[in-house]
Amino acid sequence: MELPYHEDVSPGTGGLPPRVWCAGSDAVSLSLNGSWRFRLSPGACGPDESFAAAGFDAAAWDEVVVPGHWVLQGHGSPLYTNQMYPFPVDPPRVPTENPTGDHLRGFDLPADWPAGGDAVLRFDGVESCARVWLNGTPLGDFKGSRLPHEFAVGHLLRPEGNVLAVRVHQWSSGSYLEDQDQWWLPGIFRDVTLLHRPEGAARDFFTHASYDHEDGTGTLRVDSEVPGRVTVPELGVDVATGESVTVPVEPWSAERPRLYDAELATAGERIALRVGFRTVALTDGLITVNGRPLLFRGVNRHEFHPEKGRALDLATMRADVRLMKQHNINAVRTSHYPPHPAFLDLCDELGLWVIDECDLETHGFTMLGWRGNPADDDRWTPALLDRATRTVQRDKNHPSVIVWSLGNECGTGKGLRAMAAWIRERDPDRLLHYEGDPSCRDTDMYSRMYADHAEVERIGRGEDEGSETRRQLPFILCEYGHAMGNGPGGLREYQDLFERYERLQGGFVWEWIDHGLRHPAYGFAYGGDFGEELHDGNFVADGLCFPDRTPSPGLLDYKRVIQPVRFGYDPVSGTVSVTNLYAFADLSELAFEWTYLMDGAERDASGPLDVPPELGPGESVELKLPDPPAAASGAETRLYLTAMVCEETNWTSLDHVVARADFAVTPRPPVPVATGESPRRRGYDVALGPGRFDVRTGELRALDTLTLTAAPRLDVWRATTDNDDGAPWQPDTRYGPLWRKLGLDRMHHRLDDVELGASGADALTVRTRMAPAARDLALRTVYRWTSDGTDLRLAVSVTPEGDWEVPLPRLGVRIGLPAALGYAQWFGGGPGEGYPDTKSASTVSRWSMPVDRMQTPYVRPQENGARADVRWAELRTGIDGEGVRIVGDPAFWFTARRWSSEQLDAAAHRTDLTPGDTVWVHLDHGQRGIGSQSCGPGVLPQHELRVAPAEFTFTFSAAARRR
Ligand code: IPT
Repeated sequence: MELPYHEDVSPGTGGLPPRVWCAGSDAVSLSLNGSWRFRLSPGACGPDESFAAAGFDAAAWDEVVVPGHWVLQGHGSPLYTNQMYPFPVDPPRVPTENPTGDHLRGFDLPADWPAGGDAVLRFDGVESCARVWLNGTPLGDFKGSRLPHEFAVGHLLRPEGNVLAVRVHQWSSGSYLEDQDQWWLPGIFRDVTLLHRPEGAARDFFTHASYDHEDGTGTLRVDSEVPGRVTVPELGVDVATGESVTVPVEPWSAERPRLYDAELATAGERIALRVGFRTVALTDGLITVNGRPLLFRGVNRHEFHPEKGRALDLATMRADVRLMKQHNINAVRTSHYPPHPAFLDLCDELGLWVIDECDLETHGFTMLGWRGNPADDDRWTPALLDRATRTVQRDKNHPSVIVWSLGNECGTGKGLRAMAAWIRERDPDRLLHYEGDPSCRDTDMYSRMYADHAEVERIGRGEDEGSETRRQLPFILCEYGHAMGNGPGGLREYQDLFERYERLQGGFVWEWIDHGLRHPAYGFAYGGDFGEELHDGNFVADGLCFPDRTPSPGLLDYKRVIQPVRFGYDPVSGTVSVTNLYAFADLSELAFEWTYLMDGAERDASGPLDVPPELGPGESVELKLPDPPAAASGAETRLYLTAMVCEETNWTSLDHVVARADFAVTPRPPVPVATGESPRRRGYDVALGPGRFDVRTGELRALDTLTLTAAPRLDVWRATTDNDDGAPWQPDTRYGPLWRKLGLDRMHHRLDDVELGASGADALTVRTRMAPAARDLALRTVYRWTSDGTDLRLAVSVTPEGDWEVPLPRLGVRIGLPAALGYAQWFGGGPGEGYPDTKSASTVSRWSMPVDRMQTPYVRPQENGARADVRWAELRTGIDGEGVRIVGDPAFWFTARRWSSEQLDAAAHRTDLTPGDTVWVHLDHGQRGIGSQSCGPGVLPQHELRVAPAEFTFTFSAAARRR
């Protein structure tokens, strides 16, 4: 049986050979973006192509915007799977139910369209297969969704009344090659352009611009199918194409992205180029550029917009690059397909190292033990080669692109080997990446995803197993730090390894942005919200940015972990150390400042830190600071160091902080112990200082005039994070499900004893036992209340019973306060959340904000919002209103929210959470770390919250209205 074009394995018919993409031509072009006529059919439509014929009347059709996805414009709905193909696996066949969008667009040529020459019609991205007609004449068909496709159309154009018809199938044989973990989003989602091709116009050309770091010269050669001249006015260069010229230049790097304006002139066309000189090499087993080893501080970037899907506009792309630069990210892997071509122009201009990945993933075959994998089947090799060719041909002139990646999660096979061979031949000046083949026989680096710290360390030491070839290669983590929901945790410990072992050249956090789609009922939708038969839930929401590009705490943490300046401080000698962690740049673009603050409030002293601007990569300096001001009694002085940009740049504004750190100058003073007052009983009521208790339950009811909505009580539960829950396929212990099985989410509290005055005469002592049903595990808890008449002090002592085989989610007390106390102030870590292994961005200072703003809006609600290292916290009715003050000894984790952990745990979307009559306050002695187990390793041992005896205190007092 002969298969229709959309099901056969061929990459397409009728198109032009792939060539370079360039924006800078002086030839006329016409954008065909905009409103198109549109009709959706439930199947592939077969031979009925009447809509493409001349004179077809589409007046009754709907309209869609191109670029765009029809499923995001009211026709059908999106669907999300990670690895699973959402249709029966029978390659290359696809289901009969195959949503097909017919698109029609009429256009006239603009008045300045030249008479002679030819014309090319270019599609920059269509998912997943298209057949194209112009003025009733079929041009051909193509697959390869995130790749450009061109047709010669000059002979068919008319000055007026042209009709372009495009039939787009959601499913095609190409779908088997595009099983990336993302929404399936059909449509013409990138630009459609008509390009005039004058006589003598350029066709393909390849800019080779290398840099010799030993003599400081750059060598330029532009190979062009159509000969011409190349000029670089700034360098006085004027040479023929194909000819090399060597001149002194400033090199290009992601840190200093120096570009030279150049021009390629052929007989019929002038093309503006931007040339960056750099040499990529594997030198002594390391990835080097211009002779220096790189350390990738990277992210994986899918193209995503919460309303437009993968149809990204220029402003969004620029926002991505700016945000990455502002967060110290220096590299991007274009997971798992070439991005919109303009994105790479931005990487050249603003400076990012790029691993450019081919549009290829056959992950769903893993469920079949890789049986039938197209990557290892000769019939598919032309399609694979077509994808490699289109990627390299399109993007080869970008200095930012330093590594080609064959694709993601395709197993191993002949097709991949053929791609590698072709790429090596076409472009020997870049390195090759592919993670899926453990033999590394076709790659220049050993790449892994989600390897745990211990293994990464072994690799760093060269103690890894595997072939000798692989052991000689540099190592990168092409994916790590799974940023799903709250997290990822453990980034700091990875970074320490990368900085310690030369062979470890960094990694790429998974991933840049949550793919939550804007939804009227859910806020942001994820898998399953559109009634999909198969889906992978919120696994699609695993980014460092929320869907609307607000940085998540994970991104802020990562920014600090990878900051290019390291600070140290020795309080004894009063010296600060500053180390330059850039690979190329000195520190001349940064201005440094020191500040001493007492109790995070008064600006006691500050001044510039005279870091030598010429301090080079890897170099350190030690600087003596002026003495700190004498600390007032009971106050704590800290030192804050910042590095800010000295000048506005193309990626940030002037007030931008690149790096910061804070240190204790004086230790935290001891917290006074409130005792002396004796409890007084009247009926069932007990008064102790400002506290009012119920002697029958031992519970605190009120503090002065403030009535609590829930008494303080031991609490161990947190709404499990995606990283607590872990990925279902993981063999490792996953605590979220274990905790639930054990019953930590529904602990029983038994009151054993309420004792007045006995132990030490002035205390109210309450003894309890907290335990899960059906088990003999428990946490015996003694609450010991004392007061000095003004303050009320709670000392909690926890003694575990039984054989606890799990760590705890949290350990602390929770209290319910009236909803009116909706404004928080604290001295401790902030301004944002931080957990034991995610708190690099947490600065110990004084912070204040409404409780509503303390919430981190994860797409799927889960534990969030804890502030680390808190000395004291206040909840008031407003910034100056009355309320309650809580001092912790030792410092604690502070969380406040308008819903309970149980409500948070039950919520599936943000819109499920509505404020109640209580502000729930958690005062935690311990929190479990976060880890990365939603796809990677769990919490490191040092960040686990093991069950052990614990003692901690909180002192409560009424906070008076501030005048
Ligand atoms: C890995 C994929 O490469 C990536 O696309 C994404 O799915 C990520 O996981 C999880 O979000 S593959 C995984 C099986 C390690």
